[in-house]
Amino acid sequence: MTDTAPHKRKALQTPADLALLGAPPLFAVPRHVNRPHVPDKAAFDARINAAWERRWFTNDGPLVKELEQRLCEYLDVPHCVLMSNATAALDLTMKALGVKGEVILPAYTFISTANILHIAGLTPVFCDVDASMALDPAACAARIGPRTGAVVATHVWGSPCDIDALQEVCDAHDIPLLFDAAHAFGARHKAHRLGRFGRAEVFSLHATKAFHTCEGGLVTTCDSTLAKTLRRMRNFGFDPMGAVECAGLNAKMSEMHAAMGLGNLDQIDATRALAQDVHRAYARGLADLPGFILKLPPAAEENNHHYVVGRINAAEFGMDRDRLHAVLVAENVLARRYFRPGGHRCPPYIALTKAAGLELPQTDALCNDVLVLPGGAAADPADVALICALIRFAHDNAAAIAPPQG
Ligand code: T4K
Repeated sequence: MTDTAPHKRKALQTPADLALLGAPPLFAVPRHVNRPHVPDKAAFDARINAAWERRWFTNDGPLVKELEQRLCEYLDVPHCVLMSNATAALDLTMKALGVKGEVILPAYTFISTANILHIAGLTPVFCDVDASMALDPAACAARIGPRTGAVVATHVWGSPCDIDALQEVCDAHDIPLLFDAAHAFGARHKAHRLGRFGRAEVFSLHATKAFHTCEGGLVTTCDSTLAKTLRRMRNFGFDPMGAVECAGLNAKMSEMHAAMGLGNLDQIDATRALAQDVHRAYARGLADLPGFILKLPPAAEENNHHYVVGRINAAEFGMDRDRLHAVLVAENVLARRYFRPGGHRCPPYIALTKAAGLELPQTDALCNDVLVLPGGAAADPADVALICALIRFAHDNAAAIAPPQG
């Protein structure tokens, strides 16, 4: 990262050296939790120039078609349908499958899922997660009722959720299972990359994702009828001859977005390797630090390493997650407390949660103790060393870093 400030490598000797207590920050330039990967500029320009010459900018253009084809190969799935974003993609997938009534989802996930269900007139049914941070199959089974229309499980932080157990639960009730794979591009479940599981998987290709098109979404499926319907629905319901075949939206991807995706896909293996280096540097830097539990994917799991996620045990670390977050942010390390306070505690859903007396203790615990650190393209091993030293310093001096009054 570019950072020429003279105080960049300030020595941390006493608590007074912390920016939270008035010293200059460790980083003059903020370290974001995520930074978009940028592809080779010349290759990107060449694709944009070709689109420019063609004057074909959207509506299923050649770059979108090429990206869909290459994604089918990379993910080893028969159908890839690109969309404008994952939120629209999930909405259309639900509509294409005719989902009605209630939809079970984890409370510990990005709020977009609950929101699009709500806006579509479906009822989000929040469910607790398990130790993996993903939807708990047993809790999911317990929440299935006569009005359940679908289950949407998130492969949170890039790790596949318990796909087999969830599929068993949904099969037993003949309910479609969908996966929100927004975090998990490139991850594998057993022999296969994610993309072919459930009725469909929905990836976000937002700029902050491991593989991105600036804004974008992707539905992957083995179901050719569903894929065909989604192609119509992303383009107002038109069939290739221009006749309206069904209701639809404008959820198309432009050629400019596809050019970014093609460039990023060219470099996806190198991007992943860099993210893995960063993740490993954190694992070394935070090893044996009491109370900071870094979430590391099992060695056999082909994770994209895009997210560096830790849980803070306040009693062992010496301060709670929110105080450590304040220490980091003051130093320009813009760590994030995803996904607090949990979907079930956000408006408008909180009213239902309260009325039903819904208790989701695992979700609440994660919302209180998860901290996401700069990872992937947002950090390099040199930054990571400084960030880890800062976290260790906070632990070692926890007693002196007093909590705010009141
Ligand atoms: N399901 C899950 C599990 C998701 O995480 C998401 C999206 C979705 C579904 C929905 O997918 P989409 O409909 O968006 O395709 C960000 C993203 O906006 C959002 O897409 C994402 N999840 C979510 C987890 O993160 P914020 O509010 O945290 O974004 P923001 O603007 O604070 O950016 C995060 C960091 O990235 C910042 O530190 C700044 C940095 N950044 C961001 C952008 C946009 C950059 O450096 N450059 C950039 O261009 O939601």
